[in-house]
Amino acid sequence: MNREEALTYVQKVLPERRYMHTLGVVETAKELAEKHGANVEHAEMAAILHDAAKHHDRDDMKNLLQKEDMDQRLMQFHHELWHAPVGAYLAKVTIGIESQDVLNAIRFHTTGRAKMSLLEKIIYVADYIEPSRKFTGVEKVREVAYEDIDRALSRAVKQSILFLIEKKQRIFPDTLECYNDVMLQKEKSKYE
Ligand code: DGI
Ligand code: FE
Ligand code: FE
Repeated sequence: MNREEALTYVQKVLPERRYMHTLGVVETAKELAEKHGANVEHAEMAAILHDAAKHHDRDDMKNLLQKEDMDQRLMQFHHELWHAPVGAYLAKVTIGIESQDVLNAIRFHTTGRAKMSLLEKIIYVADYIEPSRKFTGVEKVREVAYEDIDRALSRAVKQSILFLIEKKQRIFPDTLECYNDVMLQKEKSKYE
């Protein structure tokens, strides 16, 4: 599927608001990719598809998680987390995306993980700062995203974890590993 076909696909499966969010992520991810020297076409495709499974049937997502050998720990966590790996699955199987980096950017866009690729960071941050996002602290992340993607990621992950703690939600291990990795890179860069 090319870019236009992928856009038509997500427009069909997403409500208007979610589609507008997706278009915001596409524009932001393209800008970030240009600025930071990532593959712009990959950024665009990952952004178009990142929330493709957001409104996928919950039971079907559960089945796919079990059948398709995805991270089984997800079953014990909030179903909000499921749309990311299921989205990557749909991107591969239904849309025919072959780039593993694009598939991983979709798969880890909600939790992040340790040792993210540049494309994964771009999609995570673009999802956080696209123009229709209004939550507290988003400005702080927007300010630095175009200068230093690692600082933007670090702020976004920290704020997400604080938000989850406030809501008394459990935190998925990948999210914590992402935070730990970001902090480790910061400590290392201090001594360089
Ligand atoms: O799909 P979007 O709304 O564009 O954004 P998203 O995919 O980043 O996040 C969806 C939700 O997932 C958001 O409400 C926060 C939640 N989330 C992210 N990380 C974790 C989490 N929820 C739990 N319980 N644990 C996590 O580690
Ligand atoms: Fe999402
Ligand atoms: Fe999103």
